[in-house]
Amino acid sequence: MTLTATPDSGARLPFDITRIRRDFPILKREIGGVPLVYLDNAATSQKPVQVIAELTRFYRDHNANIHRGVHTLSVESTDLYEGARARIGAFIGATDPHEVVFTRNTTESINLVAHAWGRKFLQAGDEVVVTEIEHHSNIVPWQMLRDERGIVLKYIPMLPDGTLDLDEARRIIGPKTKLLSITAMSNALGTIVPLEVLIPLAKAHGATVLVDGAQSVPHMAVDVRTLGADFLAFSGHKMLGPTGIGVLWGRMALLDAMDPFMGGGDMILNVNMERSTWADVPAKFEAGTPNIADAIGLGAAVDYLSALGMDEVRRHEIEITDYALRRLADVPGVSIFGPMDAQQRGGVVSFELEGIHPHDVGQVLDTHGVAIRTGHHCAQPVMAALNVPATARASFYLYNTTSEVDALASALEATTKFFGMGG
Ligand code: 7TS
Repeated sequence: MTLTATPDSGARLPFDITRIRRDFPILKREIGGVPLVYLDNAATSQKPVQVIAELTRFYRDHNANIHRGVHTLSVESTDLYEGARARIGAFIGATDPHEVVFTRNTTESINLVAHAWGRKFLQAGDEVVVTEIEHHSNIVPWQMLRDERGIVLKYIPMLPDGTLDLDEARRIIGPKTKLLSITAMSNALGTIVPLEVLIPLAKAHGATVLVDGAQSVPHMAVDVRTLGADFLAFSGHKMLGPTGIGVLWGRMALLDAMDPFMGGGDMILNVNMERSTWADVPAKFEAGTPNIADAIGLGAAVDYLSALGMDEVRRHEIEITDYALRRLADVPGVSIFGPMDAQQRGGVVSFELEGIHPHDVGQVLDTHGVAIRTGHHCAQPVMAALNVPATARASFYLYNTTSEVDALASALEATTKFFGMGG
């Protein structure tokens, strides 16, 4: 069966987990003779046949460069690429599809803002506020800009339960705040950030707001019309789409005022030997031949998610996460990090197993077919705040089941036995 509903069609499919799982061929894999239990979705999601087929169809039937030739294939390719932009824009509630800029990933989207907006509009002494629970991709670009331009970087701290200290946030966000750049959900702890509190706080001081939606756009309904932010960054590969394609959504007035990110073909209006003028947004930010096929693949991923409905995706993840929090708490030696209420966290459960290094936990789990991530999750400040070198992290998506959580729990019990811990 195919899922072809567009966001406008209003067609909804029932959230039938058995049917959903049939759409993901990789879930039939075995690892060392046991069924794969894929619980590393915060790192990257698996891809449904609908996305894989769309990529194949593009290369087989339509492949050509875009925005140039008058020949049929080039026109088809351009239509597919721009059609994907429009569907992705509709998915996040953008009123103008031109506000959707294709990048490689969230990291590139944030770097684009740091280069093309930050370097033009921030001066020495201006304050950029981030949080202690950011992914490195929302810390390092601002540190680089601080070292180059003398901006001041401030962090909203994390409380021991993995939520943000909102009293401190109220002290830190002030008249000098020029940018609040903040994640919607922590990839290391799953904490859902109260953007409805923090964005108005920043706006009250006239600050620009960037939301890192890498972990929110794939897992819950995000609508830029109600979000109140100026920029939203996210990655296709975490939301059933291909790797190598990401999005920066921005308000047109801001995108328009920004300088280009990279210079080259496709982003110019006119070039002479002295100087050049820029193409309109979004072409101004899409120098060179873009990732045409994967943008189209992301369009198919968005169709798939829209047909299920993001509220249903979120409802399913709350169910799985709630089950996982209760099930893992019963496993001897497991301590869970982050908020204990599934409503307050996304489908991410970071934990440690007493006396066993997370890397060893990950390796033994792999022998049971269970794929999790271990390490600092590119969020070393979170590890420092928790005073641990690393955690083990299980992260869920729309195709995970409670029996997979049971498989994780059993594999953890076996891990404890394997290392001779727990008596
Ligand atoms: N922001 C957040 C909140 C993320 O979780 C990630 C990736 C990024 C930004 C960067 O995304 P990228 O697509 O540009 O790499 N997070 C993870 C993770 O948790 N495990 O691997 C990548």
